[in-house]
Amino acid sequence: MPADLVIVANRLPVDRVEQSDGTPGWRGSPGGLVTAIEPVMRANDGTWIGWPGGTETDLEPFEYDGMNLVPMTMSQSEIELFYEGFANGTIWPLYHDLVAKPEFHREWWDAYVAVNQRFAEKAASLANKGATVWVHDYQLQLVPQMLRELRPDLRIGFYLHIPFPPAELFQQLPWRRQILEGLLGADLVGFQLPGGAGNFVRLVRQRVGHKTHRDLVYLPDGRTVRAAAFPISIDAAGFEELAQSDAVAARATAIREALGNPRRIFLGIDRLDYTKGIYARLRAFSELIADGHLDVEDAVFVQVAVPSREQVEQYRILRDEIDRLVGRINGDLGRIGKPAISYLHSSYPREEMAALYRAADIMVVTPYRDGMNLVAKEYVACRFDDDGALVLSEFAGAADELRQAWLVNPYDINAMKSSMLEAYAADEKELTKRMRAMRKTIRQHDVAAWADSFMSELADVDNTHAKPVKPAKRS
Ligand code: GDG
Repeated sequence: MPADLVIVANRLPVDRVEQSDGTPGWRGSPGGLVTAIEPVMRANDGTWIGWPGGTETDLEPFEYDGMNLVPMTMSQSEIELFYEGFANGTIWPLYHDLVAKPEFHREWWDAYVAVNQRFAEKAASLANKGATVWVHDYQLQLVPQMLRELRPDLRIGFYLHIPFPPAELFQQLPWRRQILEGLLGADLVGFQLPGGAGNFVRLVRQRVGHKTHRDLVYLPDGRTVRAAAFPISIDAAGFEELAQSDAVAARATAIREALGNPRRIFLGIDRLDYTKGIYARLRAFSELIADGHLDVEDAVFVQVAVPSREQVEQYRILRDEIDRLVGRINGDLGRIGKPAISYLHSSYPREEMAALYRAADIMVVTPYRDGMNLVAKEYVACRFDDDGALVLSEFAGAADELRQAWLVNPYDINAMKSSMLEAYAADEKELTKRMRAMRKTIRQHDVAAWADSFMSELADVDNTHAKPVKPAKRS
């Protein structure tokens, strides 16, 4: 499936499933990235390269829902060393302010190099002459340079979905120079926030010694690399429409009833990840009850923790800690039929997510560090009546745009308690004023605008004579 546009991401936008007749098939895994990229993929008849999960070999390229997908295989040892190891045991914690301690292992790094090389070779073999290749995220930071060596004719973009750390943290990485050079293979390196782009340019100047000016890096071979912020967003109109549907309305009512129609429902939805600040937020809520500010008859906290990276030890430990905390809080503070926390360790269809957003009065999003946090934006998109409150960590990328949220420092439990209480007690006028402003922001900066702006900036880079990529046709 050679193409003029090739997307390279760690994961394909599908999961392997067993069909009703027992044979293996595919099911779309609707995530932010698919919604964002699908329209550009379609307009350009693009090809998406990625890992479908699992260790199956000899998977052929296939078409799914009009998209050309090329599965990459991964051995058990690559899953352990590259994916669970270097990607999620080294880079993930290092790029999230060392919320957990990153581990540095040379075998992990070797596997990272090998897998990145394989992805680069696959992209090189599938890109038409002068094509555009868009590489995604922290698992594939070496691909831009590896790909450029194989195919100097390509226009290459890279987008990092997670924060890019300041030099003081990044320089711990034994392979810091290789990572920076890997990224510099791209013509455009995109970050969530201007701070990440600034950290990158500064590190390139200090560590690699290239000349830089504002957001540009000048390479000795005459190429110029641009580093800029492109804050990612969501399909705001799609979420709003879903939230307004009769089915979601009915489900939201059913959820409230099942919870005993409390006065206020607090909600948290996160992958079960130590960066998300789940533990501290539940503690803050429980203290509000213990202190007598809230009563389990009036308020309940629904926490959805979506299973994630369950083979990585730190994630198992976190799960146990949260299980214990929820058990203790409910044991100490709950009454019959009235737990303080309704805890769900599961993933749900999009409709159920929308129903939860619609049912909840106060959304609590308190990561210690987060590239953006789409959940915060999805909640806002679903509040079509301009009601509901958002308590949001200052350290989520989304806080740059959602200024009217109750912004909190997630390390400050007392401040979180006060903000949650203020949001609980806020009157309708206050809620409307804040929500209306946030909804306007989300409508204007939706995911289509994100993808278009990245693509058009990439097309403007004049390093190559590549063919420009057509913008997505949107209704
Ligand atoms: C990374 C960065 C950045 C979650 N559970 C279910 C489900 N989800 C969907 C949400 C949301 C997405 O997954 C999660 O996105 P977040 O942004 O909240 O967090 P990460 O997974 O950590 O994402 C982050 C993002 O990349 C994009 O660049 O914002 O900072 O860490 O869309 O709705 N969807 C369904 N069922 C679930 O159970 N259907």
